[in-house]
Amino acid sequence: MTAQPLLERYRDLLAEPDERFPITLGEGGTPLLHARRLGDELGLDRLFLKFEGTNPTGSFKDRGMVLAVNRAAASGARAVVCASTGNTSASAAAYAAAAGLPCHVVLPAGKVARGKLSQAVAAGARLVMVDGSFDDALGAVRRLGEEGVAAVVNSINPDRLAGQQTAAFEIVDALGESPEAVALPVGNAGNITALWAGFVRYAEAGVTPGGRRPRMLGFQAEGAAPIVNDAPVERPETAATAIRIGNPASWSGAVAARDESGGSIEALTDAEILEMQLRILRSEGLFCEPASAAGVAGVERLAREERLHRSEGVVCILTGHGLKDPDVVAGEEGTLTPVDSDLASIRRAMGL
Ligand code: AN7
Repeated sequence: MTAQPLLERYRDLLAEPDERFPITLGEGGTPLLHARRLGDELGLDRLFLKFEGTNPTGSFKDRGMVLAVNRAAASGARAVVCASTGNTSASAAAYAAAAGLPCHVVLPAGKVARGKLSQAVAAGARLVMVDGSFDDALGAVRRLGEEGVAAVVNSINPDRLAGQQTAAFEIVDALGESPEAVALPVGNAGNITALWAGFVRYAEAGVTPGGRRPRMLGFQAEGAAPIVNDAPVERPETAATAIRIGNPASWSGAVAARDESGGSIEALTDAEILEMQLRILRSEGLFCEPASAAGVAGVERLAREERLHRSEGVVCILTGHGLKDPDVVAGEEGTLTPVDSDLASIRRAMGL
């Protein structure tokens, strides 16, 4: 083990006295990169990308899952259960495996990205597909939790949100100050709630210089924008399947984060989100999944409309890895015709 595990690094803020965390997969400690090329294009001198795709299962979910599963195991849970648009199930499956616990996941049929499904299946999780949305699946899982059948590891479990605060701690540690703004996608709204709590906590603990805190900028997809429209969405639809959620569990937390921080929550089209996913990769080399690009697409809009200024420090959370969802960027390789393998043919095909 090289770096100190995440929960040990921040144990003053997260742990009970003498609490032990035997389960770790090396979560957290993700890079915060200064996006100079993209920042230039957007007119922002201090645009940073926090790439959560380097977490062990490829998304930010691992930050909270490590705490939730350690505590579920310590309290004698016989199994864990979650509903998911994909990433929570991949994370739950991995941490449950490491804890030696069975894992049950309830997923909206046909709407989970292939990489996430294969992670959960390969880790030995038991999958139940429902003919319905994430919101329907979460409703059923809540009931199973109330009946004491298994420990619920969705973000309605407060340990999940406590662990996810660590992304805020890491941002302040890396910059040596609070950024002016933090942008991220909003689905079930746990992460915007957790990050805001983390920034407030770090400021109140006297760690953040000047006690400053960022404006929280949340982004939903137009077809799944209950918070923006101030009404639940019965049949949410978006190509960014991670945030295809119509009735977020942490709705009030997201609204509080927005209002207390002086931020905003807005909606983007799928086209805006998918274009930005490729732009991040092609100008910065980082491959994130579609939902993750929503924060950056939103920042592009705010900078264009001069609601963000050139000198402001802006951190976008790239919440998950692009390899999770290979189908959404179906490549050209399947349609290309092979050429002869001699150098001349290859040179010609390259146009060199
Ligand atoms: C890549 O996995 O809800 O607003 O079940 O996977 O905290 O829900 C995933 C959500 C953003 C939204 N980016 O975060 C699930 C699930 C990615 C995500 C979100 C999710 P929340």
